[in-house]
Amino acid sequence: MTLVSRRTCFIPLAVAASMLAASCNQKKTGNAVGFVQEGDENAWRTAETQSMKSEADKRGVNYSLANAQGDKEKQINDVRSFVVQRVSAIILAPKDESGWEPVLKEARDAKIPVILVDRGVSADPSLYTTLIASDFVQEGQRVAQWLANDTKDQSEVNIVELEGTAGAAPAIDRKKGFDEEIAKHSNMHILASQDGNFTREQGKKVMTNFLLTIGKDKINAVYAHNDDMALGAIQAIEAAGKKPGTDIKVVSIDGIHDGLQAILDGKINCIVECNPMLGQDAFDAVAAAQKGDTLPKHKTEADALFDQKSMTKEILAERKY
Ligand code: GZL
Repeated sequence: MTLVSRRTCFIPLAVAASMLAASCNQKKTGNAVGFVQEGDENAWRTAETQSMKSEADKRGVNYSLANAQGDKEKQINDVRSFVVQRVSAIILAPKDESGWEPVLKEARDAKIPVILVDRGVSADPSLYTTLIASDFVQEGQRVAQWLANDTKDQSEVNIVELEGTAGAAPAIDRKKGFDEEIAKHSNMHILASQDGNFTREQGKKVMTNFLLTIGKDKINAVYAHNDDMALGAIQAIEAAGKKPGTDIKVVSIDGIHDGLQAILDGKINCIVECNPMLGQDAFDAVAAAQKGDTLPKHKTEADALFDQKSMTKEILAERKY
């Protein structure tokens, strides 16, 4: 008879429950693909999730979604649960860059390929198959270059910055790209920069605070790391009696429908696109990994730039998100 060892190891209830559930339906998930989504904070995120599901449906892939709703610990447990279920591949959109090594090692030891989409991690690249994402540093640089050119005759350009979720690759790199480019122009100054968590509500709150504490007549431009925060900032600017896009320039990244509409309305001046429709590339990578093909560590998505000169109603009508 095997004696139970005195040291009892406790498995967190959430993981135990998902392990139990997984073991019950082991047969159903043999060749499943699990998508571990970080949240549902805005229209961009919703479009990405929809892109994964519609691609899985198109390919007849047995697909499961686990959405962490912004909870990092839950997202790590969601990956662990798919490892326990022995899915054939995991697609992961990580909330932020840190703390992924342990669970990525579990996936590697279980020989389950992990395809990163839309955000990178700081873990060793050997722990994931590939990263499919835009070049966030370049996105920030392109927005800064557009703003610098648009304001090149102004003796002073005072900017405030609405940052994405702290620790997330797009927030870190969009700041790096933009701030380094702005530093090349002696007439341009970033007066303040604060986390707006990629949401419209937080973007409005932070911009309202900037307008109050810095002064609505002192701010010439706002750089938002995504359209949702830019749209929130527009609400704050209008509430302060100023005209967004005219009194205060608004520049942003993503290219969601409401953002591009705001360009047509004259309220946003420039948007660099960040494509969320990653389903096709993600499932191509899954198929290649399952065949044992070696994939490049990073596949960069191409991003367009829209401004009030180039944006039209026809372009908006053609957009997929
Ligand atoms: C970028 C993605 C960002 C979007 C935001 O790949 O991670 O997260 O730019 C979203 O709109 O919240």
